[in-house]
Amino acid sequence: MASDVELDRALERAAVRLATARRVCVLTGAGVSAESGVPTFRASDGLWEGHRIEDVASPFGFQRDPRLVWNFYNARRANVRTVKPNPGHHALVQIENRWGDQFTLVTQNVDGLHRVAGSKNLLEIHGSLYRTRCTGCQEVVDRGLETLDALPLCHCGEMLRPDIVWFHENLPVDIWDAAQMAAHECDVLLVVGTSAVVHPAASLIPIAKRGKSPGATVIEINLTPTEASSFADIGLYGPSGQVLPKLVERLGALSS
Ligand code: BV8
Ligand code: ZN
Repeated sequence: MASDVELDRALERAAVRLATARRVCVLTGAGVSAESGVPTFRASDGLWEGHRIEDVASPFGFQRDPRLVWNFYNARRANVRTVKPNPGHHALVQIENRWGDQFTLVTQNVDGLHRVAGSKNLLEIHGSLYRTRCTGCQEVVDRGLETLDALPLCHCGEMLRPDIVWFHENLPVDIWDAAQMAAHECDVLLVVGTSAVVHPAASLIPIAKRGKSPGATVIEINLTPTEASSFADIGLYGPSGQVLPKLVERLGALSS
């Protein structure tokens, strides 16, 4: 992690650049929820109860063993029931309040914590733990986070699945188009708490970099450098629950 002096200097540069932004886009991953107590994917080295997450969070995994997949998602719903947004989520709401409709938050997370914190212009590109989708009639229902049956069925009799984008599945077209547009149009992209390994989400970073000329300034907020770092103009290395509020504070000081 960066020394306090390095982080201080980088925070000042980031705040000065952000203060002049016309359009702001943010891409978040599991790291932004880590300080709320939601486990990240890489921390569990991509495993859940000995299963590779790519195998459990996939249509093949669901076909093979729907009960196992629902155990995985019921366990995550139970975890998210016990957590709340952290200061990093709230800082992103403050940034949104300043830029209004010139702000877009794109999240890979399915924990709903940005929505609970009050984020409005939010694109949940990988779906949500709160919603189920019927494998038969395709009905989508927001069921909150109560625990569902081990094998929940729709009123039409068919099996329910989480309304989540699994590996090897396409992202919802309208949401993905909006996310690409927001990345292309922004002049500052904050990349927060993502290993930038999963595609196409990670491609939003080069899209922003090469977007509307002269291309966005990319500011990475993470504990460590990642796949995104080669695109980053500024790196703020520390816990996002601490770094984001400091960035908002610096921003405020610049405009007072
Ligand atoms: C697709 C929902 C087209 C599930 C998720 C081979 C065959 C087929 C496809 C592929 C293939 N190889 C690659 C692919 C594409 C694949 C992919 O990218 N795979 C990866 C593993 C290489 N992508 C797909 O399949 C996508 N669809 O390509 O469709 C297609 C169609 C058919 C056939 C082929 C292609 C769909 C991807 C969506 C998958 N669903 N989520 C669920 O959540 O249950 S992705 C999942 O990973 C989560 O959404 C998660 O958010 C996301 C990414 O992980 P991160 O958020 O970055 O989390 P991670 O743990 O990795 O990192 C945390 C970071 O936070 C770290 O950097 C850490 O340092 C940092 N951190 C920790 N604490 C803090 C912190 N930072 C700051 N503060 C802290 N306190
Ligand atoms: Zn149905």
